[in-house]
Amino acid sequence: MEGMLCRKQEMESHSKKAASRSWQNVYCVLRKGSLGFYKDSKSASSGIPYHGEVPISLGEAVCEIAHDYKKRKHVFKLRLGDGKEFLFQAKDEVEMSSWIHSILSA
Ligand code: I3P
Repeated sequence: MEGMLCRKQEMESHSKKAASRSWQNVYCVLRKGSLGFYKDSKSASSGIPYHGEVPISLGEAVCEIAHDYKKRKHVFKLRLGDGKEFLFQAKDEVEMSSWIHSILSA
C-alpha cells in the first residue's frame, strides 16, 4: 500500500521526545516489514527518500487509532520497537483503517 499521509514524530526513543515536531506531508510506501517515506509518488518510483530517511522497520511495531490525540481527525499512531513514535493523519476513516490493517499485516 502507498499514499500521502500527514506525519508528526512524537518520540525519538522510549524516553526522548522528538526534537522536530511539526506535521509534514509524506508519501508513504509500505513494503514487507518496512515503511518508507518519500516527497511524492515520483520520488518513490525513483527511490529517492524523503530527507534521506531510511525506511523504518516494522518489527515489534504497534499501530492503533490515536484516541488520545484530539487536535486532528483520522489520526493513527505507530510505535516502533526502539521507542520511536509517529502520528499519521489520513484523509478519512476508511483510509485510516486501511493503513492500520495493512501496517499490522505487513
Ligand atoms: C510544532 C508544531 C506542531 C505541534 C508541536 C510544535 O512546532 O506546531 O504542529 O504539534 O507541538 O512543537 P514547530 O513547527 O515549530 O516544530 P501539534 O500540532 O500536535 O500541536 P508539541 O511540541 O506540543 O507536539
